[in-house]
Amino acid sequence: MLRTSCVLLAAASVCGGLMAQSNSRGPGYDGALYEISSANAWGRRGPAYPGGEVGVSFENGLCNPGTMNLAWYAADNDPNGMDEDHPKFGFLVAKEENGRLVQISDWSFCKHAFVSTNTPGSCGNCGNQPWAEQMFVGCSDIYSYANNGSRTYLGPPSEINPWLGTWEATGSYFDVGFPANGSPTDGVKGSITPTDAVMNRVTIQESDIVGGLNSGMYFQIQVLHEGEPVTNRANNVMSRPFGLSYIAGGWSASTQGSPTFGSILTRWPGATLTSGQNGNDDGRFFVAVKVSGPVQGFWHYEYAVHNLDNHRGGASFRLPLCSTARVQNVFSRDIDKDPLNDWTMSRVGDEIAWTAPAGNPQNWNTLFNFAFDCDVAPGAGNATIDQARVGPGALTVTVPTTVPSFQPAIHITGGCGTPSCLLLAQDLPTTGNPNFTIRAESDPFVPLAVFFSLPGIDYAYTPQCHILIDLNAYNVFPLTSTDPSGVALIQTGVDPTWPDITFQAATLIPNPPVEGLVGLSNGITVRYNGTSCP
Ligand SMILES: [Ca+2]
Ligand SMILES: [Ca+2]
Ligand SMILES: [Ca+2]
Ligand SMILES: [Ca+2]
Repeated sequence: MLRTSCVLLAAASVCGGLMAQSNSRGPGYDGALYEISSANAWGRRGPAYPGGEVGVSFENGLCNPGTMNLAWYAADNDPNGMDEDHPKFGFLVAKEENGRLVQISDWSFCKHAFVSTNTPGSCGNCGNQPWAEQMFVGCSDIYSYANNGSRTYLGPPSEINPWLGTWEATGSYFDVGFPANGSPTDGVKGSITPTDAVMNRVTIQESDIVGGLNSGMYFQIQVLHEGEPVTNRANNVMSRPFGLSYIAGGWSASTQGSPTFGSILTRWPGATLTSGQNGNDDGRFFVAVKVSGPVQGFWHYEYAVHNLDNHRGGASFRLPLCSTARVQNVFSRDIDKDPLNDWTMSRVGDEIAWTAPAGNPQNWNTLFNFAFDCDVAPGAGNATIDQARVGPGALTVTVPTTVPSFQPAIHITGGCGTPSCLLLAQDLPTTGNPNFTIRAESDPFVPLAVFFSLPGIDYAYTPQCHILIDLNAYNVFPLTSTDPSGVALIQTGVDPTWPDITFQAATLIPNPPVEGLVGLSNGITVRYNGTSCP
């Protein structure tokens, strides 16, 4: 009823922002995980170790802490045929690698739950209840690793709408069967005959776990209930450490630690995690970020994006970035190890963007990585993700996170002479920082003097040697020298009234290229009153 009235009022834009997700069954509809455990390795397939892949599965315990019974109707061939309204479980495995948390499982097939044993305990006490195609209030059930590894009820994630929790039986993988049997579109479930121990189970490349991996690896299980409001989904996702050991030509798994709620990104030490969603029309992306530096004037930005339940998928990952910024070491990672469909980076205006090629969006239940170095300091801002497919809602999802925000110094090329000399902003020239320092890097014991003036000069003494200081109106710090490590620090302090100032070092070196007197560093224009991009 409420939904109908909102639709009627939508033309007047009265209640669009208040309208719940389209199929919400209300605040009492709340399925939950209460544990995940029992990692199991079923076997391997493919080329000789470590060129093959491993099939794994996990156990989850489910319960009903809400006030409404949960639909648990099976996709089987009972008189009702393949029912669609049952919980679906997504599985994901990630590990820490080079300071990143990266997904090492495939876009895993999902469990279609088919009955609840309605056991008392774990989420309240529902008393003595029968097995049923619903989970009664206060009841629980355990899906063992064997159950979650049974190919009879494992189907492709692409068939599931994770935002609505919906799935269409007719024409599905189950309808077709494997190998294809019966009619593919009659809604009658075909049989599924796996060809090996890995097929359709959570699949991990051996190359990602060579020699076994018993720390820094985690599995996540996510439960989707059709019609569960998003406000009840915090208890639907858990992750837990586990290990995989290669013993006597095969793999064995060991569950470790304890399960915790939340995106698997919570397992990434030191990262800051935020999320955004497409209004009430589509689901959520979680963005974890770590920023380190500066090192030689560059900060390292490391992002991991988890599409938790966004059905339309991500077609891009965009961040604001000053057009004057220098960028290096650009990195991105999807989950398929196919370099031909990797996302591509581009810079347009005040933005850096990675864009998906056709056919490789970031789908739900996947973790992608993006990283780069730049000479812009971090601050609060938004990541923007373009939706990959048409569907309800806006074209983009915005996630508030940490982004390159303030460019403290603009690098100007034009240094010359051997040894070379690199001028950097040592820290941030923010208002009132009495310690703000210019850093010169060269060989040990190079005498140098740092000149400064208002910016705007670029005189090419030779094609290589650019004088970047206004020689008609400049100032200079006393002659100094790099230390045994090749570094000289010139403390400038910060006065809030200072304008932008360009610095350049003149070096006393052998064979000096400028007038036979000096070599030159690059220039930096320090933005004493800057707050964002120039
Ligand atoms: Ca059925
Ligand atoms: Ca069929
Ligand atoms: Ca829930
Ligand atoms: Ca790829």
